[in-house]
Amino acid sequence: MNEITGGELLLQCLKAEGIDAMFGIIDGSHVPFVGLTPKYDISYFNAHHEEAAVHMAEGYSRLKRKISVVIGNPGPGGANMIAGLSSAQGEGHPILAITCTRRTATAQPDRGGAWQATDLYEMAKPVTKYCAYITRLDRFPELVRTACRAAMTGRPGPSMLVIPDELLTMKIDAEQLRIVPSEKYRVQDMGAGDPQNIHTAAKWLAEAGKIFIHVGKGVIWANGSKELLALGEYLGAALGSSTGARGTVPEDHPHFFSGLDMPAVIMARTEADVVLVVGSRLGEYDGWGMPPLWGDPAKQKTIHIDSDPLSIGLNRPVDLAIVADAGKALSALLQEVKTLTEPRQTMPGLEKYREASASTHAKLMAYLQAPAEHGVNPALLMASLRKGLPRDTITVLDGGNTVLVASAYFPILEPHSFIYSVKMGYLGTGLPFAIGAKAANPDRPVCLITGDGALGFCIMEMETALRHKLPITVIVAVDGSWGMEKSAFLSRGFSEDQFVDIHIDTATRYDLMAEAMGCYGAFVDDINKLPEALGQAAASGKPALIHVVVDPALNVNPPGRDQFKYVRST
Ligand SMILES: Cc1ncc(C[n+]2csc(CCOP(=O)(O)OP(=O)(O)O)c2C)c(N)n1
Ligand SMILES: [Mg+2]
Repeated sequence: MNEITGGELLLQCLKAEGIDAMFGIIDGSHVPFVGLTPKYDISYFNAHHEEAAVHMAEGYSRLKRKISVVIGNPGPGGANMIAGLSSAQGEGHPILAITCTRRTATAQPDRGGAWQATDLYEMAKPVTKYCAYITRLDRFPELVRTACRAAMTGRPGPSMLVIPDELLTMKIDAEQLRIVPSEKYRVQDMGAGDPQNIHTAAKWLAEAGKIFIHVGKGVIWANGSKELLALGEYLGAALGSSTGARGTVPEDHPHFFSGLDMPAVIMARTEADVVLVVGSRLGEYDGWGMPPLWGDPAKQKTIHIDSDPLSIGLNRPVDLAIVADAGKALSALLQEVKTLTEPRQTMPGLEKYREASASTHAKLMAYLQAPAEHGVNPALLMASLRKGLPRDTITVLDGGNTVLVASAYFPILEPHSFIYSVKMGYLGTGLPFAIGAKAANPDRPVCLITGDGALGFCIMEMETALRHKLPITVIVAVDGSWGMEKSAFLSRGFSEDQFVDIHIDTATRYDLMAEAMGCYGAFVDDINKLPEALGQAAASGKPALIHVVVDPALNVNPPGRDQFKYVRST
């Protein structure tokens, strides 16, 4: 006999999955398992909002490439998690959400007037890959397995388990249960794909004149950046990436073409004889993988590699589908390609495509050189940050126009160095993403670049970062407004005097808010003050927040805005 509580049983199941981090806000019902997290060596992070806790778990899971847990209480805490889960589902982050219900006797179903009785199961269903209401203690191991299998199989995403709180204090003989590690029950390795298909793909690539390789987040999950670059360089292929996968191809790589540099990237995509798509669904921001932003699939060969068959051929027809682990398939492809052709010394079309970038560069330079009437030119801020931050900084973006400016002037130079709410454009995710990323990578610098509107959602989480000794650097671009929505008013024919409640009081000092929590704060209204502020932020050893006054007029119309609108209309 080995009698343990339901709370301890839950932790044993999580431990078997290799879970080492849990985020949330504690409630009395959670004590039977949260109280034992030190015993099971699981780090527990108490946040200031369950929604933010989900985003922290997302940041953590994304960088560690494994499941993490988030908890919410019966009723409001669980409901707060739901919004967060919509992000995890959108971005494809494998989160296991655990929520309790109040005792079944009153809350399931609600007798009417039962304290914190809400139907979290029904609420979570549309935003999770799997959701279960657990009614028996002896089913914990099986249902945790099912939830984790769903979260990690195919395109990753969130699962949720709803547990009546009385189960967590009930006892059970653990020896009668089967708790097994993940490698014993779920596929860990999708392998290199069908060898015949790999051979055909290699032949097409070896015979192609021009090749375009598009990388999505699947390559991040497969940790396949090295293999991708090796293949791309051997073949002399042009390389592009979805926004979510930024950095998988370092953006200063000579073959890389940013999706923002439309004249060049469209040419490289269209002229390719073979298009190789790896780990991407080719969604809206990728122009659906179709004309006018891509070539005609009838005139090009398309090879699509993905671990999830549901993602293959979704938006662009394919000629060859390979279900595989991206890294393994790419290295198998390279091996096969090497038997068919010599390495290419140059990339066909490179010079021509770079020339096509000239108009993009001219626009970027014009904006960068525009004088700021007030505070700092936002582009100059981003370019200076790129110079001042180490190459391997994990960069998190959040906000509206601030994100567009950062995307244009702050290249991502290493794999596993970028997080942004690409699919959702979800304001408020930045600070918690950054905290989760730092918790997963304490030895790497983490910098959040955020708009002032976006920062306001979760600013109390600076205290969470301080409490957990997670010295991230936050750069807030303060234009004193929800800048992107000002742009929206203007583009819909409203004038500045018709703006409705779009400003944020510029007396708000985010640096002082950070200082008030015990963090480091600095105020920058002149770009020359930035290097010192960055240096002091790093030297403080604390979470740091640098309040940068940016020019509101320049922030209204950043480069990339037209593309942002155009892509969403194709
Ligand atoms: C959760 C959420 N609410 C509302 C929006 C709509 N929205 C998109 S950008 C934006 C303004 C963002 O302002 P800020 O963070 O200050 O960045 P700025 O545009 O000023 O650079 C808003 C309200 C959203 N994307 N997400
Ligand atoms: Mg703003």
